Formats: sequence, C-alpha cells, structure tokens
Amino acid sequence: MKVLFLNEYLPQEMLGMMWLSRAIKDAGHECKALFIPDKAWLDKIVEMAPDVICYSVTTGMHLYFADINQKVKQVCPDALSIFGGPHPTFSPEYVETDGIDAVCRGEGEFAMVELLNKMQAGEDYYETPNFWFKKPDGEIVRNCQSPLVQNLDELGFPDRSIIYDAGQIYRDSDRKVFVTQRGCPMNCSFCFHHAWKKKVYGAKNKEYTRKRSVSHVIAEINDVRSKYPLKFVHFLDDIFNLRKDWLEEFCERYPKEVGLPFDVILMANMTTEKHIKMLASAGCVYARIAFEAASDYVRNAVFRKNTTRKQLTDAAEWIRKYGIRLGSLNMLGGPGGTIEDEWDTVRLNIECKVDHPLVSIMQPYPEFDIQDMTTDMGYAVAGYDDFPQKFNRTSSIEFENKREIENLHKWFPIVVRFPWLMPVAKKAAQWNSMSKVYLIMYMLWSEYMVAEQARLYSRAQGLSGPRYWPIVDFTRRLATKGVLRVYETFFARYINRFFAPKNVALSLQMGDERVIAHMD
Ligand code: B12
Ligand code: SF4
Repeated sequence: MKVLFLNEYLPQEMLGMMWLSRAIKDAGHECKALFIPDKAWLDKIVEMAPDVICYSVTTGMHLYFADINQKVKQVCPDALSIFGGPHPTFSPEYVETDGIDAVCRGEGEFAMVELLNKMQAGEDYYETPNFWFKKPDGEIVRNCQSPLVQNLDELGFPDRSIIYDAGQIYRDSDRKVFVTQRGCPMNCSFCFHHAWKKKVYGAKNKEYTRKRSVSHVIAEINDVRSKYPLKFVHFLDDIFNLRKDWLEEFCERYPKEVGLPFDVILMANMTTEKHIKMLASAGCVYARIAFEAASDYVRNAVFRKNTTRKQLTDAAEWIRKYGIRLGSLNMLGGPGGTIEDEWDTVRLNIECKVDHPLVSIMQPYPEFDIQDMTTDMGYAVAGYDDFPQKFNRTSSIEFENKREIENLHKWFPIVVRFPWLMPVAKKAAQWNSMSKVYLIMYMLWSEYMVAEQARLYSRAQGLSGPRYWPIVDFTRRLATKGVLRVYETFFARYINRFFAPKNVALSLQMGDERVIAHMD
C-alpha cells in the first residue's frame, strides 16, 4: 500500500511520523511525507496517488487539517484519510468531521501495520484495534486499544529518511532530535500523560513508562551521524533522569561511544547533585528544569507537579555549579492563582539565575484533569474548536486579568534577565493597548536568546570568534530577516516568475516558529 503523511513544517522533525514510517516500511508498504506550504502540493499528491493519507494533529490544529483534508479528498476521493496524534486520541469523535475516514487513538505502529496488511489483502479492516472508523453509510465503529508496546528497541530506529527526504531544512540541521523513552510516571494535571495512561490505556506506571536500552540509543545516534549532518543531540525525553541505573550507564558510555554535546530535561524531585555531575562530564551543556509555578498551591495542588521549592532551587544551583546552561519551563494562567503568584514565578527564575526561561500559557486540553479543575473552579473555557494553534501567546480560559497575564508572559524572559525592570514591567503589563509592542519585544528578546543558544552549540563544537558572539549573531539574524522580509513583500512575486529561489517565506515562518519555541 502507498501511504502519505501530510504535515506542515514544524520547528523540529516529528519522531512519531518517523517511527510510524519505520513500521510501515518494515511491513513492506511504501511511505512518504509531504510538508506544506508547497506551491505544488495538490499536484504532488495526485502524482503519488496514495492509498492512505495520514495526518498527525494537536488540538488547535485539528480544524486546519480537517480543511486541508477536504481539499485532498477532492483530488484523491478514494484514499483513506487517517488522523492520529493527541487530538484524535483524546477527542475520537473528531472522526465524525466531514472527509475524515478514521482516527487512531494512542500509539500507532502496530495498528497501522495491521490495517495496511488487511487493506492489501482486501480484507475487512473495520475491527482493527486502536481505530475508530466512519463507514460510508456514516456508522461509527469504535475499536478497543491493543496493549502498549513494551520493548521499545523492537520498534527499530525511527525512519529519518521520510522526513529528511521531504524536508531539506530538517536534513541540513546540525541539531537533531532523539528520544530514549515513552511515558511518564507523574500525573501532572496539565500534561497529556495521565490522560493517555489512564483514560486511553487504563495502564499502570510499570507498563506505561518505558525506556530504550542505552545500546539502542547510542547505536541510533551513531547511525544518524553516519548518514546526516549531526553535531548536537537534542533529547526530547520529558524526564531524562527517570532511572538511575540507566543514567549511570548512559553517562559512562556516551562520551566514549558518541561524544557529541547534548541537552536534556530533568525532573527536580528525581535530581541529585551526582546526576548533574555525571551529566556534565558526559557532555550535557544545557539542562531544563520544569518550575511551572512558584506558588506551592498552583504548582502542587493545581498542576500536581509534586515538587518542593527547595528541590527546584537545589537542582538549579547544581546545574549552574557544574557549568551547564540552565533553562526553566514555566506556565502562566493556571486556574486558582493570582497575578502576584505569576510575578512570584518570575522572582523564582531570578533567584535561580535562570539563563533561558521558557514560558507558556496553560491550555486545558481535552481529557486532561486540569480541564475539569478549571471548569469546577468556575472559569469559562473556550470550546476546542476555538483553541489557539499555539500555547505561547494567548489563553483559552476566561479570567479577570487574562490580558495582564498575556502581557506578563511577553515581559517574563526579559525581566528574568534584567530584574531591575520588574516595577516597570508590573505597571506596563496592565496597559493592554501596548500588547503588540510587548509581542515585538518578546520576539526580539527570544531571537537574542536563540543567538545565545547558538553560541552554546558552536562552543560545544570548539568554534569561537566574533562571528559566534550572541550580539553579532543576533544582528546578523535580524538583518537577514529584514532583507528577506523586504524581498518577500515587494520583489518575490516578480523574481519567482523567472526562477525558483529557496522558499523564503517558509524559511521566515520556520525561523519565527523556532524563535517562539526558543530553539535553533
Ligand atoms: C516534541 C513535541 C513537539 C515538537 C514536535 C511536534 C511533533 N508533532 O512531533 C514541537 C516543538 C514542534 C511541538 C509543537 C507543539 N506541541 Co508538542 N509535543 C512534543 C512532545 C514533547 C513529544 C512528541 C513526540 O515526539 N512524541 C513521541 C512520539 C513517538 O509520539 P507521538 O508524536 O505522540 O506519535 C505517536 C502517536 O501519537 C501516534 N500517532 C501520531 N500521529 C499519528 C498519525 C497517524 C495517522 C497514526 C495512525 C498514528 C499517529 O503514533 C505515534 C507512534 O506511536 C509531546 C509530548 C510527548 N511526550 O509526546 C508534546 C505535545 C504533543 N505537544 C503539544 C502541544 C500542545 C504542542 C503545540 C500546540 C504547542 C505550541 N507551540 O503552542 C505545538 C503544535 C505543533 C503541531 N502541529 O504538532 C501537546 C498536545 C496536546 C493536545 N491535546 O493536542 C503535547 C501532548 C504536550 C502536552 N501538552 O501534553 N511539540
Ligand atoms: S513530569 Fe513532565 S512529562 Fe511527566 S506528567 Fe509531569 S509535565 Fe508531563
């Protein structure tokens, strides 16, 4: 069978799609990807003539992709359209949307292979586990979940060629993403894990939290390095220090067998000074700790983070002590907090001297416990169809000082670096008419933090000199963006008639996305 994954360009390559492609190809089917925007996207789809078109969607993007699918259905009416990822997993009734034939709930590797094999053999596939189908007469078939894959090594290496062949921008990047585990034992109310674990799978922590072997991870990194540019390893794992024995083996072997700089996310209540020391000597140059909120009530009673303030400050202190760049993950707009609580989170970041604070605004996604808490506390939550596509600009909860919190969000990383601005920022956050100005400030500062981050990568590779100074890099980035924007606004439409230069609009959009995600 011919399978096509259609997605938009995201700031980094998508591991879910790569793992699905590995399983699909290993089972003898074809699998390709296409990223939009692409001027000839519909022609390319017609040329590929896929039997199955796949989409991976988060809440907020679901309507956009349902529209895209309608256009695809007009040119490929016989292709089966399947949606997977967080939105269909938690809102499977999405299958009722016009044009959608099936949704996959949870992990898709084995389910996809079973479905494709049945399609190939001309068998009835409506009872394939993990899927909800919409039959041609409109009847919905709801299947059960098959157990979670337990040995992650059996899945093989994610098939990177599916993404790197379709998106040069991902292939060329020196920084590539890797993941060493699936699942999480914690039950934070704002995160998808508790819902995936209990509501979708009814699983226990033991079955849900799985780790690849160190050998498998190291072999994958070396395999990628032999085929593609790779100078920095970005571990996506939610909690890199989840298992002490695993961490020790990794830190012992990685410098000898790989030796590339890397970054991680750590869980404060599992972090010891010994972990940080081991990570630093293994080549970790950047570590993020999830603070989320300084208020004990918001952090532990509402967000269910299960961390003490001391655990946060200790972990931050050790990270700095061993010369690792310190990042923090923070979340504003949680229900039950006050505006002073939000400023206290800024203060916590100042106290810990965080180099790189990442801040988002809480969204109560479908089936997450925070959804019920928010509504129980009497706040109105926007319907899923009105959720923003991104969680770093605005909130979908209606509360009294919503605009002030959205403004505070833009000031947050700036005040952490320049604490003397706090009194000004506190006043300024109340002026809603200035929100566009704050957004520009935020984007500029984020671009600067990305330049600092880039210096970290270049340093780790032994590159030095004025070219790599953040201020020089920042100026170069801004100047390039400025020139490209002028080109795109005034000249692109004439010049593009004669030859096809690189997709400038796309590079700009990707650049902005990466800045918002504070990465490059
Ligand atoms: C890395 C990451 C990103 C990366 C890359 C995203 C990507 N699509 O790969 C970036 C930085 C771009 C990103 C952006 C966003 N993300 Co994000 N992200 C993650 C993160 C941490 C890991 C994703 C991952 O690689 N998982 C590992 C792979 C193996 O699993 P997977 O992607 O889920 O895929 C499996 C299944 O879902 C399924 N599947 C997935 N797609 C399909 C398709 C088909 C056809 C089938 C059959 C099966 C299937 O099979 C896969 C293999 O088993 C997750 C949390 C997590 N730990 O999963 C959040 C998460 C997915 N992100 C989330 C959100 C909210 C966002 C943003 C909206 C944030 C923002 N910027 O405002 C954007 C949306 C971008 C987008 N359109 O996807 C939420 C989604 C919540 C929801 N209900 O929608 C999550 C769950 C985190 C959370 N809040 O709990 N994200
Ligand atoms: S510790 Fe992190 S990954 Fe785990 S449930 Fe909490 S927020 Fe999600």
